[in-house]
Amino acid sequence: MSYVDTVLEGVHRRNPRQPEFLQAAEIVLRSLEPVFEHHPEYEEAAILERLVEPERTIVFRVPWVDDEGKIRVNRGYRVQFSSTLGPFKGGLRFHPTVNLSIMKFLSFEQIFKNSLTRLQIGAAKGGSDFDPKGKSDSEVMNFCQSFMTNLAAYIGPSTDVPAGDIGVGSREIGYLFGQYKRLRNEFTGTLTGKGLDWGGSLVRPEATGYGVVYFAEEMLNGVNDSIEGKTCTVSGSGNVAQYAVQKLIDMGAKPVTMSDSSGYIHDPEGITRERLEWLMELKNVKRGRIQEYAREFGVEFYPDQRPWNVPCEAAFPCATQNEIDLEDAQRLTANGCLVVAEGANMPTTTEGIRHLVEKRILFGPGKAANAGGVATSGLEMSQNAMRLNWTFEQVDQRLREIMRNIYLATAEAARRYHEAGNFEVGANIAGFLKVADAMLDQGVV
Ligand code: NDP
Ligand code: 2IT
Repeated sequence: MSYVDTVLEGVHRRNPRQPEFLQAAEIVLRSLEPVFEHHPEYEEAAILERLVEPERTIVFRVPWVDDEGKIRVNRGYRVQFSSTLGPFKGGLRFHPTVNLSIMKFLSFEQIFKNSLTRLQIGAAKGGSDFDPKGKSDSEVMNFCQSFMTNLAAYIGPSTDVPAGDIGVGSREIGYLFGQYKRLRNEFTGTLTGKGLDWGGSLVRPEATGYGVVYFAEEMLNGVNDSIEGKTCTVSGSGNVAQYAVQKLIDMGAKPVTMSDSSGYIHDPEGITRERLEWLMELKNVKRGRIQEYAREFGVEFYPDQRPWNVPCEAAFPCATQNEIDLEDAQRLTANGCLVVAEGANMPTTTEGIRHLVEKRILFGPGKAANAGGVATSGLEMSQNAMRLNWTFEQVDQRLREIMRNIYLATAEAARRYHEAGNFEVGANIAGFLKVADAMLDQGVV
């Protein structure tokens, strides 16, 4: 048995019934195989055995009162996976599907993603099985205050800095921040994604969506092509999808789909700036459903389907995990897709990835392609520490440079350890090496 086989056997034995975590661990560890041939010191220092075990996992009760006066109880999580490179850092997800397996896969992925940004950020993820859909603002506030009352003891600007993810946007970050400040009697940058007037950074809302398009552009530039003029399919219609579509329009591409959990819309002429603005109002203010876009603009809505059978040259999954399976991947390549850039975390199944890589599609894995969000969170932390704000252009410029550097590091690691153009393996290796070396430096902790 190889070192990786032995560690994975232990991971399976110790984490039964955690399919998403096992899926992420398998993909990452398998792609690290070539590293251990060159670096026996990692095995001697039990780097992998330590890396697959979170430093700390917090699971807590979140009781709150709804608008009818009824007491509700949800479960809260914070999985603090690694503080090797900096304070624990990663988003909070509020969605009914949230469980320990999903929290652990997201937090594990965050280790390598945050390392790729080259900023001083460790890795965590948290959230709750609370569903913000259909809740009033006051119910969301009650929930957020109760959630933070329990979490506050475990976080802080040099300890752990949460941010948003699915179901956690500017409204939720506001309520969480307010409660943290009240409990601690301190105004600190303990959360990112804050409002601009109270410590937030310009470009943080846009950063993940912009970053994924910048990453796709880098991959295309690497083969003397560009995103300009390309027909693009996008899934999701939340934070990441909205700004991916905006940047695609900015760069002269043609985004033709968006979706939510009820289905997708196909706008064959391309989603325009005006229609995107309308959609953002629908999603962010009125909290409506994507189907209303089809009604408003007279385009087709496909209930309960994902947009991967729509012919495109570039696909941007920006909704959730495992939304491109093998069949979807086969449809994409059969229809001539050249690029898949993951805005979401682990949106492509293991079999789907295998197919895309075999077909030599430019495949940008989430931990590289969607790192712009957490990178800009890192820039928000820097600005908070200086108590200064940079301009939109300054932050956007840094974001673009970070995405370019991630692309270069990923491409270089792929070339050096595996095969040129395999960004999946390259991202895992490039992210891993920095963490592993820092763990060697820091001793057995
Ligand atoms: P939002 O909550 O803003 O939007 C999520 C979108 O995905 C919604 O359109 C939602 O539809 C859809 N969606 C969520 N769950 C499912 C599901 N189970 N099936 C089908 N559709 C679903 O979240 P974000 O845009 O912030 O996050 C999207 C993805 O990007 C996630 O994978 C997240 O982890 C990842 N990500 C986010 C970053 C960020 O900075 N926000 C950074 C890096 C990655 P509906 O409204 O119907 O639920
Ligand atoms: O998955 C992610 O990288 C995020 N949800 C963003 C995390 C952050 O701390 O900004």
